Amino acid sequence: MKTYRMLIGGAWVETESGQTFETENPFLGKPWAAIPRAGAADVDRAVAAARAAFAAPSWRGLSASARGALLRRFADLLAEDAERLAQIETRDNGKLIAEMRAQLRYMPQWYHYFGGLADKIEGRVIPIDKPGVFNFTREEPLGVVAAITPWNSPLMLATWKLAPALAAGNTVVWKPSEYSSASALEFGELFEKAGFPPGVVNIVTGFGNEIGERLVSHPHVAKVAFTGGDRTGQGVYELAARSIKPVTLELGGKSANIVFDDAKLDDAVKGVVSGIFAATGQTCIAGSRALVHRPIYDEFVSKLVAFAQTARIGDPSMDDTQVGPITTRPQLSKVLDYIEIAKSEGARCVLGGQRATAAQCGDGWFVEPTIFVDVKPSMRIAQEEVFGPVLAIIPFETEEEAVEIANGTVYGLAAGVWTTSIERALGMSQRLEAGTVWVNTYRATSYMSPFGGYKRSGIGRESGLSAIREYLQEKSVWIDISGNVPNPFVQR
Ligand code: TXE
Repeated sequence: MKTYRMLIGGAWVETESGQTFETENPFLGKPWAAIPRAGAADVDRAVAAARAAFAAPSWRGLSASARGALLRRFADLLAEDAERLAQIETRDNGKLIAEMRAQLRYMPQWYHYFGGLADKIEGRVIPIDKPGVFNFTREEPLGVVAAITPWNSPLMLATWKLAPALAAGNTVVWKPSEYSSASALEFGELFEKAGFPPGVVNIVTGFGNEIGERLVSHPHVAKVAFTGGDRTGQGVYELAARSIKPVTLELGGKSANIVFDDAKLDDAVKGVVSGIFAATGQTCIAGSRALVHRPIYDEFVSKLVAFAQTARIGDPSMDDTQVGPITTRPQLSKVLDYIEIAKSEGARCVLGGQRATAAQCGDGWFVEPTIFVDVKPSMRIAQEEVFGPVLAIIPFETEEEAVEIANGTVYGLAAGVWTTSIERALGMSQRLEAGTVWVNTYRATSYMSPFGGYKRSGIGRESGLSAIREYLQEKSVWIDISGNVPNPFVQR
């Protein structure tokens, strides 16, 4: 068992109480490392360190170009360490090594991109309609940013927050999920190596209910950037509101992959399968509903089932495994519960439908790739986020009906459209209530393109040019250039 420490003010420390908790390997179903179990006092220490770093000349006095150079140096170190970090992610969260490796190899781009943006944060000169004044704006960092992240893509989702937050000149207290803290703590070492001043990035580990709320409500935290479940996100939003803190929230979804009768069916089959099974359904953008045009419904379903059946389930650390385990024990129960709910509501299960117990699954927390057909839009399996390898297939007759069903949930994170008609592609991309629409592709993301939710899927955008604005505040500066301060008792 490896024992980790947390990063506060540039030092690797234990918690004040000395407590730790075990983190488990979802494939083996066994603990493999001890993680510090922080309490309120540790949060206070981390916020104080971040606050001191924010004010220190070593960070605040750094030119924007030098700050950008630090981020780019970090990117290079991350690229060198990608394979090792990918292995740790897979050991701790059970996601496929192929996926974690791809994420880690792409991740440095966020630090290059936002490092490049650091010295392009510019204000404006405003042609004020009053004589004798000069008015300009400054874009300033907010202060201490609390980043709270989940277990499904631990380092990637943290990167979406850390890269713009640091480029904008903030300091950070990061609380990774209690199910995926090991990779975060290993990642933390790279900030030191890159030369970030102590306290600019702090990492506190522990449980949401024990330290998450303290972090969100802390008076010296200026902003909260959160990715997680929508109920937890709602609680974070309510708590942040009490101290009028801005938030960025990314809260998952119930995304629809819509297949029209003019689509290239074999491509659509691949897109729907990758949308739901590739990450074992444990992704906010999972295409967990397939809406299929009635004329091709039977043909599409049989092709889809045949293809999904070929998925190799097993050890996530093997290069050729295609479906890995569920990351956490509570999540395993949640997914199995939803399968039972779907059956009891009358959805027909045509693939999987239970815990996977094949020899290669060992004692791991596996669920068989599961497909329900003849799902009604009102069923819970079509409305609620399962976050597992469970697909709900719903037939539709017309484009109008497809839009109505796709938009008929509380979520709006993403949607996929499969068609060969450009009119349909453009029309659908306008009418779908989703922060991302993919046409003839699925799950594409980039550091250059904004990502975020409509409706209950969240607030704010991550990645792309607009993301940096989430970590800045605008100041208006007025300077009298008339040299003549007027008599205050005489109206101008
Ligand atoms: O997430 P939580 P959980 C969805 C998915 C999943 C469900 C629950 O449907 O089944 O959420 O997963 C911290 N104050 N998503 O329980 O609770 C927590 O410690 C402050 C969607 O793992 O949202 C962790 O660091 N923080 C999703 C983070 O919040 C609190 C990704 C996320 O945990 C807190 C993951 C509190 N009171 C799950 N309670 C996506 N959008 O991709 C917990 N936390």
